[in-house]
Amino acid sequence: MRLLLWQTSLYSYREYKVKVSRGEMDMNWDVFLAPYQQAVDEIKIKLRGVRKQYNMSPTKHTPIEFVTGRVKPKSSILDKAKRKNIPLEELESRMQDLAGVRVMCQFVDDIDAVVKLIRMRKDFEIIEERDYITDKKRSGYRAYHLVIKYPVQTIDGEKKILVEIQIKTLAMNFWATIEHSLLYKYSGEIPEIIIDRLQRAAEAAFRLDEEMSKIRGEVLEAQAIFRKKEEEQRNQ
Ligand code: 0O2
Ligand code: 0O2
Repeated sequence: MRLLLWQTSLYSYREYKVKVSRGEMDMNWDVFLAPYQQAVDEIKIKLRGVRKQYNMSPTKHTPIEFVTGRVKPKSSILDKAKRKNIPLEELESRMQDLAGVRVMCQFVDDIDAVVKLIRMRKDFEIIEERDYITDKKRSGYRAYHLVIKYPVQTIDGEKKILVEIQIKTLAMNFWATIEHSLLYKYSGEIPEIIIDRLQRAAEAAFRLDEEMSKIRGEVLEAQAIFRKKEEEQRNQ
């Protein structure tokens, strides 16, 4: 499909390629990506801090299981720029996931809790929300995405950059990680038979989340007992 699009507009694709290669040569990628790395590092610390605060309370369940983050590698940036026809000088405003942070949760309800926590914060501004849980993607992908404008303090003053925060359950993350590696293996052209299996796996992940939600109360109670026991052992 992607190839077909380029074939039907071969002339503009060639022009675009020349433009991208010229722009690429002029760019200092380390300098360009430095604020994005700083934003990822800061947001990871802040969200892990939220987890720590919850864990200090014996009665509260943390909606955050773990947090990861990455700056998109240069090769993926160039691939996506070509795919979406984004000139390099417009990367900052048009590629929303140069900096990406992922928050993983145990239960679907935790996702809402994390979204609420993020909406309450005063240290950045939310500019877009995409709910792929109510409205899953055709591939079967499910997650809640927020795009934020995050202020990074640099030696040249404040710079506001876009960061994509993806919030998922562990089951959603498992599925997305597997599907992502298959997309990579088959260069985006996954065979039909595997697409079918992935659809079924997405359904299974959805059902797993549903089943876990039904025993959420039991699980939380068990985890609270476990934490109390750990606390008692530490104080002995
Ligand atoms: P702990 O207590 O050691 O688990 P970094 O900032 O370098 O620490 P980075 O680069 O984001 O982290 O690395 P990575 O591998 O993405 O992991 C980030 C955090 O998520 C680490 O926790 C991992 O242990 C944790 N993590 C990764 N995968 C899983 C998983 O499947 N389950 C759980 N529960 N945790 C996972 P910390 O903060 O180093 O702490
Ligand atoms: P990475 O860093 O390799 O994960 P688009 O690229 O057009 O699909 P867009 O408009 O940039 O997406 O925004 P979207 O779909 O809200 O978020 C893009 C990111 O969400 C992707 O980044 C993936 O991380 C994740 N994602 C979205 N759809 C899927 C999917 O069907 N399967 C999987 N596994 N992940 C998905 P990238 O660009 O793929 O980069």
